[in-house]
Amino acid sequence: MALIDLSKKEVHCKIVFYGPGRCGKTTNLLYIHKAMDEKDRGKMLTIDTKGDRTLFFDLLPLNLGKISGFDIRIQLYTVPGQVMYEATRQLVLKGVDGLVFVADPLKVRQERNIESLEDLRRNLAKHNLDMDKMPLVLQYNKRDLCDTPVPTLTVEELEHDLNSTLKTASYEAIATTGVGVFDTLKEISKRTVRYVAEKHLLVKM
Ligand SMILES: Nc1nc2c(ncn2[C@@H]2O[C@H](COP(=O)(O)OP(=O)(O)O)[C@@H](O)[C@H]2O)c(=O)[nH]1
Ligand SMILES: [Mg+2]
Repeated sequence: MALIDLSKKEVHCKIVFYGPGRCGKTTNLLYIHKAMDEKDRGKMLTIDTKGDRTLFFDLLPLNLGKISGFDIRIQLYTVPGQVMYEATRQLVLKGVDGLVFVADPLKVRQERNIESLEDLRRNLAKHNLDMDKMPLVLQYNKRDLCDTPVPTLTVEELEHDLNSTLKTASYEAIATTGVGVFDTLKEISKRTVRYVAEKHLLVKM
């Protein structure tokens, strides 16, 4: 749950990047970290013990300016995608206020995208959170792979399999070069801050 400090006029929101292993969650955070002004970002904490595999989470604190006189502080987290880290994923979701689901474009990985989205719904339910009522946006990452010979999914196929019931905003991205990364971040931040404000500050935004 978001922390609201009325004396400091600060709102702290937690946004989690979810998705199957190696879809590009950490790469999103690394790009955001590199692109943000030093005064607006905290230290990126990343616990990588085996090459590029996140075993616990990555954490990047951001300061996103003011809304209604409140300083908006956002903490971006990633989860480990590999099936065996179920307990960790569930733990990282504790107190989540907003979600980015990052999908892999490879045809062979579509099953894993779908499973991961179902896993997200189940893990949220364990925290008494309803995925349909949470701020959530989708990111179709690694779109650069569409220009290579590897079989990839079209945006229509991704929309059909992942977004036909959610019907939320989705962004095409290339996290390695930053394409779509800030579009995704801006939209989820906006939705999350509105959700937190309406839920906890009881204000209409
Ligand atoms: N071609 C391509 N590779 C990407 C993109 N985003 C991430 N990657 C690569 O995919 C691999 C897994 O990325 P990572 O961020 O560690 O995935 P995570 O497991 O979801 O955190 C790394 O080698 C990244 O460099 C992208 O947009 N295009
Ligand atoms: Mg990672």
